[in-house]
Amino acid sequence: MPPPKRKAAGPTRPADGARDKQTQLDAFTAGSANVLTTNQGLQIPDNHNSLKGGVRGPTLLEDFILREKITHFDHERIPERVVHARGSGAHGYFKPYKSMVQYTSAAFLQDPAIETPVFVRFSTVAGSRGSADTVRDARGFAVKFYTAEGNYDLVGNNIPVFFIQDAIKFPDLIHAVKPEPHHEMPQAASAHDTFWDFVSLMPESTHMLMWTMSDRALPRSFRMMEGFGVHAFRFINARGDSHFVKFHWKPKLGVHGLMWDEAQKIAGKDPDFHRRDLWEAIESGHFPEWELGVQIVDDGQESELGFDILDATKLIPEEQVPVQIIGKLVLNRNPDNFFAETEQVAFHPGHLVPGIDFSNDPLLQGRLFSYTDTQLSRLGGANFHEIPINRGVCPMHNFQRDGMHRQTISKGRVAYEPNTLGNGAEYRVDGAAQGFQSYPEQLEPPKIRRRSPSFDDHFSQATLFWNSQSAAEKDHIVSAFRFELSKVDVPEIRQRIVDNLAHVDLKLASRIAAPLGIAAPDPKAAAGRLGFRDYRITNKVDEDAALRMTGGPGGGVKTRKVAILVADGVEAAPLRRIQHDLTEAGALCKLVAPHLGTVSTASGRQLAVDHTFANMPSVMFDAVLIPGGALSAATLSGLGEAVHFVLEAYKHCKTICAVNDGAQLLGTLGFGHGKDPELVAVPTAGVLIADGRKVLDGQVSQDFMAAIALHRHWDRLNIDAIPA
Ligand code: HDE
Repeated sequence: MPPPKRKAAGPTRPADGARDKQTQLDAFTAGSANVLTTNQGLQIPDNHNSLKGGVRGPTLLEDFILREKITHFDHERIPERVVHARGSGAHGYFKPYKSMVQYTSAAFLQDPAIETPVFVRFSTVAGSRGSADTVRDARGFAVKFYTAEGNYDLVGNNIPVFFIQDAIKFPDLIHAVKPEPHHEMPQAASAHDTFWDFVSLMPESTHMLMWTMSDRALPRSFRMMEGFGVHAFRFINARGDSHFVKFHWKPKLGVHGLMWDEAQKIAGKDPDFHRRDLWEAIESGHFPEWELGVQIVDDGQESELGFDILDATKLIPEEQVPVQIIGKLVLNRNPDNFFAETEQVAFHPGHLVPGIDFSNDPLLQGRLFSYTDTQLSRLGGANFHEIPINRGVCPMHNFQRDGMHRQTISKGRVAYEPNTLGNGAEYRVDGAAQGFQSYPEQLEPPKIRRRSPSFDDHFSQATLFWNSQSAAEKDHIVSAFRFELSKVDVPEIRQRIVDNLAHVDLKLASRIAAPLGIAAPDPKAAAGRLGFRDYRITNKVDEDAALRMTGGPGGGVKTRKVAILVADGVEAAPLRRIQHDLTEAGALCKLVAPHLGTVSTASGRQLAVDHTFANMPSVMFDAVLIPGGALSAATLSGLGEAVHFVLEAYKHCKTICAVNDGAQLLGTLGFGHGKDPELVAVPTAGVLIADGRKVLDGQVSQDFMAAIALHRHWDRLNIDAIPA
């Protein structure tokens, strides 16, 4: 029987636009003042000395000012999130491009004129709050929309599938990946025995493992990664019609990753790399943008996908169901206070608005319990919705009362429903057609604790992912598996993984196994283990370009960081021209020199230095410019830090442009400029050796920018020979 049609939702308060949330936060925002007071407002005359019995005597218990300050300090830390503890947040707005009225009655998706304020938090999953940003991990991508109908949270990741199919396995997965309980090591890393032990016994994790071993797990920037809602949700329109929907965020700057060697080095050189990148981009007015995309599947047509839409280890290939772009997200304001906003924000996939509903995905269903429950211990009780960052911008009213840290002062004697004593007339909320209505889906009996057989396919989409990668991306995946498994002490675990991977692609599994001191992958051994399911669907597409990172829209050179290596005697004119052209195009150029202060140009002018080689290594940059000038080039060539800088940038496949004598610095790589017949320019991807005379017509800048816009030159030769 088809579900009964519902009446159209009632009128909702029109949104006030993106200022709504800001205005509300302003009411709670405090600046600095010229007096110090206690929390009760009593002015403090001396913040340097406690109250003592004589200047050299004991401190008195009576010193309530001291005790209040110390007590507050003692309780500054709250429990960190059990997962996604390390995060960075920003404010912004969302704007639809068109009305989605055909599919959903959600008010914030109706009118392109209305901006909805948002708060977004990006995160890593496994690490503690103080862990490094560039570890190999999935990234959280959680968006809170403060809509006119209540808060809507889209709590997603930068990977479109998940390790497990049922929420009941989540604590096991997280216990396996977190530091091992006996010695609490390693921090923020999956490269250890317990993680690989668990996933080797859970073949359903194979598809996501392919993603986490790819460069998706090493984003260059939060601003350069996709976001996915992962589960299937429902769009419900005013007539009550349902469509399945999968959500995508597409970054305007393209999807780009780091190299593993680089990511590890950044983790030491600047553990806040992603946090700083986001903060600085917003501070400098380069507001990060994503477009919201949806894949819509008619209710009833989902069986034609070829796999179960409720299985969170599956994605819908974009080749099969194209992504429709429906709006954009802009992040344009950094938080005023990390703790008050980024730490205290509480997301929940169950924060819905009318017009959006759940599917029965058993992973999503479990999340609906978890997210409220976890805030109770993290944020200290049931009133976390009253913390400013979590408050909605629409009116809120119910009869929930009291509890820890209650802020609302509810007037009157009525705290129950139905009642007649509130407004003098009977007040009853019972079956109204307005407000949120759950989609009246027919349920299939019986009550059962079992996995659906339609979830049994564990490998076909892992194969699709593998087949969709470029050669360089395949190499990175193989290296990542080898690295991680080489950190696993127990050989049987390594063996189980490659046996499983033989069901994805035998060549892939054999390449991984080769240097690991184990036997060749054996698909039959995997098939004999508990947890293995002998069921494979046939992919409707053999490969999908949307699954690879290379070849997509690049995003140009905007906000790309370019190091300009200089020392006394540097040739100024070509440097200035290239710097000017790059800056005009939105790139960020920094002068790196052996010391801070200034360097003298060949013509005796002074150039202000931004960084030294020691405080800003090459891993902090996307590209390198080495201007000419005989003295500058000779100084830098004799300086180990500068030579290392260039070698490392080369190894990490970054664009390098050397002008005139600047090419001397490439000598160790075997490249040079035309003046020296022994050092002839060898054509290699992303290394430009320029004649200074050609700089002034702008061609060198153009070539340099075109090469930077490619992000990395993954097909560069001989990078393994570079020792850096
Ligand atoms: Fe989460 N997850 N999760 N998760 N998750 C949390 O909630 C949980 C899952 C995601 O920036 C926790 O408030 C369970 C998938 C993000 O504050 C917790 C399961 C996806 C964030 C929790 C999952 C996510 C969280 C910890 C399996 C991608 C950070 C703190 C059923 C679609 C949000 C908190 C932020 C946070 C539980 C699986 C995304 C413990 C039980 C799949 C982005 O409630």
